[in-house]
Amino acid sequence: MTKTLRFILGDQLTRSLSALEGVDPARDVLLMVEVGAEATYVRHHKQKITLIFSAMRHFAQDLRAEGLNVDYVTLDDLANTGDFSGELARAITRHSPDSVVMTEPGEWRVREMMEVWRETLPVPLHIRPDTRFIASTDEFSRWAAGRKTYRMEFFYREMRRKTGLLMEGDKPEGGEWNYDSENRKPLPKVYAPPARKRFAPDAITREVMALVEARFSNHFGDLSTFGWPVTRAEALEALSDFITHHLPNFGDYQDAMKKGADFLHHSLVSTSLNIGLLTPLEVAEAAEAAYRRGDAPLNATEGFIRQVIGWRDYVRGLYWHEMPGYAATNALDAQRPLPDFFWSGQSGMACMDDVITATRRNAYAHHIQRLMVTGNFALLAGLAPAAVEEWYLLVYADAFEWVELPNVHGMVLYADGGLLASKPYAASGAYIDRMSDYCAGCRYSPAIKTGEGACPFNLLYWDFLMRNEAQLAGNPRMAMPYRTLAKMDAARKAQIRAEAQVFLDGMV
Ligand code: FAD
Ligand code: DLZ
Ligand code: SF4
Repeated sequence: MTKTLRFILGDQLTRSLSALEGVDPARDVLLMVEVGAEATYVRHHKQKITLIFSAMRHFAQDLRAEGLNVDYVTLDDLANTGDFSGELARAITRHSPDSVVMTEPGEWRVREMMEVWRETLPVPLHIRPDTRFIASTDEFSRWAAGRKTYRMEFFYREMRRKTGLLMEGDKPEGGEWNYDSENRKPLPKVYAPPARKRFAPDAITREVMALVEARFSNHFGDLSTFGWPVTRAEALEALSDFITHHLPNFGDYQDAMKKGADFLHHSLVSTSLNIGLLTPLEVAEAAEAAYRRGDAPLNATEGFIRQVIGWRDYVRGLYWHEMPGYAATNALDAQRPLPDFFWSGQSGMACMDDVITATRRNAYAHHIQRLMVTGNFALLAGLAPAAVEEWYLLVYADAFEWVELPNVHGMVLYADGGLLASKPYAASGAYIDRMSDYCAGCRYSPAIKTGEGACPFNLLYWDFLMRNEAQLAGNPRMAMPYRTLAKMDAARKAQIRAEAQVFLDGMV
């Protein structure tokens, strides 16, 4: 009888994980390790480290309750070597297994570690596919083969056909594949943000919080507001609360933003999905069931399902298909360092400061805040991709490189030259004004294009188009703004460029 060491990573907290298939409770050992290197390779938000350590500890408790033998190394264990390689080597010495079994990791960085272990461990290492996605990485690669660019919409239709979600035979429910055009409403003028289901930290989470405050006190983020689900039971409760109370409004207000309203009607399921407390299929099925019962409209349900089985799987496939070269591209040659106000939240721009301070408070911002406020600013200001990517990877509790990188590098920064997005998501202050109430409380005005009080997004938008004309003017989807630019006289262009330069040079 052989003895297997099954090494489970902090984002693999799923009972049906491939590394746990065939587990022998009598002989096998399940290894889980809290290591400093994973908390500090970028200095993660305190809530992200707390989420992962607490969820790991709860998952270990559940596995033990099932009679499985879990070897769990805490961060404050005096013998802890501080990284995966050291802890795996120590565990092999402790348990003398015949082999090590793992599920493939979510990050290229960790995959490279595994390739080294395959060569250096004294026993064989078996790496199993991660089956928690709708499509396998091979399936994505087959879909991508021969395409010059990868458009999510076509991949998404394949995922709808594959799962049968919102399908009527081989036709999409309601006749259309995509109801996004109905999902762009601003909030009503009088609107009270909804209360959201949050979870008070239990004894295990409180212990982890104390550890994180002690060991990572210099990391970004407020810990006192921690309320993320840390068990599967809590994650299911949060999902049910979203489906009942928020899915009906999810579509209409998906792109809306409101000062001080941190969560609106978004699902808040990304942390639970990404660490394995929920699977994408069960989340999407719960939404479809609400639609079939008549409890949620089609635009909301389709919009939500598109995010969960479309975008999420698509960025994961793209990441593994394109790495490691993907991270190194910089199509717009953006070189500017990240200004300090990404940490302090004191830029003087009301929209940026609201999103950044909410991010510090919650380790969360919703998609349009990430894309059209902080992301849009980073794109227009020409911030260096690596610096922006590090920021997004460390500030959000749901951030793992497989999902963060394509969103930031491709969707936000267009650093891949259009592999992911058909055009840059660049917008002036008018977009933010239309979708939020930020501008009313801002020292700048979206209506002012240049001079005193001009919204920086206005100046930077036109400056961005001028700076990148050679790369972007030929893109048919950019034809309209470039036609407008062509009608601007030289003096006006020079004024915009000069004022944008003063703003950029003054950023701290
Ligand atoms: P909802 O809006 O309720 O959406 C439901 C689910 O769909 C999400 O939980 C998520 O699993 C999935 N989803 C939605 N949009 C995307 C997308 N573009 N890519 C992949 N999955 C998506 N998502 C992460 O999970 N981790 C990240 O590190 C991350 N970084 C991002 C960085 C930028 C610059 C941008 C623009 C988006 C990023 N996203 C990331 C995608 C998206 O913003 C978050 O998934 C979402 O805001 C999480 O909140 P929610 O669960 O309330 O999502
Ligand atoms: C993000 C993270 C952190 C902060 N800490 C740990 C840890 O101590 N142990 C662990 O197993 N995983 C951790 N993770 C997740 C990993 O950094 C990594 O993102 C995933 O394993 C994906 O490859
Ligand atoms: Fe943001 Fe400009 Fe509006 Fe101020 S005026 S909140 S900077 S978009």
